Amino acid sequence: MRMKQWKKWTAGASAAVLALSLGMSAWSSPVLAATTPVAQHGQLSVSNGKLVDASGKPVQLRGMSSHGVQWYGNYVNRDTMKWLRDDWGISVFRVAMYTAENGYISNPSVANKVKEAVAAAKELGVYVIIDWHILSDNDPNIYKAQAKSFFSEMAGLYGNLPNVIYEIANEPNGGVTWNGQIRPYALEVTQTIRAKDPDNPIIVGTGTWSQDIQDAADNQLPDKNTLYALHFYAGTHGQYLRDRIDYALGKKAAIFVTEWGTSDASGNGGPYLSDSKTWIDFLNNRGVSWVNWSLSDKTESSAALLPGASSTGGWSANNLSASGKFVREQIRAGSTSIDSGTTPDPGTGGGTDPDNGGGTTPSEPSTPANGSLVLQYRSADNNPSDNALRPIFNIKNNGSTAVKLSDLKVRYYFNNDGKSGDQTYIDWANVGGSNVTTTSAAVSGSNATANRYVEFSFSNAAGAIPAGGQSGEIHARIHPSDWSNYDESNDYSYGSTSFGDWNKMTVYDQGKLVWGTEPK
Ligand code: DCB
Repeated sequence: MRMKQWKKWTAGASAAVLALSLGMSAWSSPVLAATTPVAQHGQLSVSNGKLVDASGKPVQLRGMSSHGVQWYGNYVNRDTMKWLRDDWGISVFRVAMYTAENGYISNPSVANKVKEAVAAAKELGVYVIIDWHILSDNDPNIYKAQAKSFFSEMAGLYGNLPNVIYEIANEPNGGVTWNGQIRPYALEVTQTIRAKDPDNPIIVGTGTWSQDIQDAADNQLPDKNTLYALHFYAGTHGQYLRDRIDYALGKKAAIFVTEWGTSDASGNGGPYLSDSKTWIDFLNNRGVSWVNWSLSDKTESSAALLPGASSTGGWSANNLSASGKFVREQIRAGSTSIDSGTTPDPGTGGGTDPDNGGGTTPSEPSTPANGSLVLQYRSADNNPSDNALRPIFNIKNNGSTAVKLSDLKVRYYFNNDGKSGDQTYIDWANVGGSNVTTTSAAVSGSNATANRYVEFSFSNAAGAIPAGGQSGEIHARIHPSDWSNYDESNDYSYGSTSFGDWNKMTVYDQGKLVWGTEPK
């Protein structure tokens, strides 16, 4: 009865193994998920105000948006999308098909790029958002007739796939309101889509360039699998807009950030990376899916690529802008399911992946074999007699299954020099600073270099470290309560400022020591 049971789906039940060497550097380690996002999550729907997967579990998608395909369609193809899946860890790709500005209305052949991207997404096992990118045509009703015929065609072609998401009005603006223009438009276009596709998610833009989600939350659409778009640009939009997300979620309106930039609202300026981090931590904490603007090499700060970057992927750090490097890290940090329990039925397909011949069974996070986790450490400064211990660490997973961070605990040992009150701060963490918590305690025994330890734990939202992947850096700071100077030279876990494997910090997986040597 359910559509997904007969959906013809063969992509990506097998592993996508990248033939990159596993170097030491954070840069070169592939994300190497054991299964594709779509094989893992299957048909999406909305339940209780959240995007959920085929097994009913909340799912957070992260990925990239193209720029306008009429201008930067060269970066929308199977090769770039495969690179983004395997090196960046995207689970979703958005195809921005402008309507005006030499887009679909005057040049309908741009729809071929949409079709190319959907075909690639199907093969690669990633979700794809078909974005009807209104902008200078501020009211979606201006081209409503074209929108209905376009989405009718799309739903007819792709309604039987589990990985297609329709975004029917990018950014209404110019005084266009939810109740006045947008909601009536969405009712009609939704009806058109539902005639051919009963279940794939539909995302609807909101007023003021998709910032007025509160109006949508107050008067939601009747279609169950509807989400509302919130867009932000880190240099322009701040806490007031984050508050609207909490308001909307409180009303059980499902929110999808289908576009955000590290720049200001023009697409340029900045990049504002620390404001971006505040936003991303906020979204990750709530499991809100997000897509970054944009995959292009335009000379503007929001563009992820530097001019001339290859249009077949394979980008090194030298090909990425400051924004691109930052966004890649943010996507990689969450490249596996936020809550992986049971594997949803990937469908009827036996699945062949042309990249590796297929055959690998999707695997779930589990306790790794001894020795597969490695902790790397460096000190943030080389002053052993200031008032802060500043460990920076990274956990690598050399095993063949993903490891949930919430199963891990990490300890840093020191001699507190008779001072009291270990005040610990997480200055930054690739997995989201607010996803790392600390406690401290006395060390039993009489080791002169360790009478205290700080223990780091991770929330579910910190996600998992994929096989072959790493947590990314966690930057901590520990002060005594009177902020007087420590002597770090007598601290068990203290070491140099160069990063390396470090067995004087310990890692526990579900309570079991899996890395390092405890002080005796
Ligand atoms: C959105 C649009 C997106 C636009 C970005 C950045 O617009 F959805 O199309 O992208 O945000 O402004 C920019 C490109 C430029 C291009 C320009 C016009 O980066 O290269 O020249 O589109 O095609 C927003 C978002 C927010 C606000 C204003 C706009 N705001 N806007 O809050 O004021 O005016 O485009």
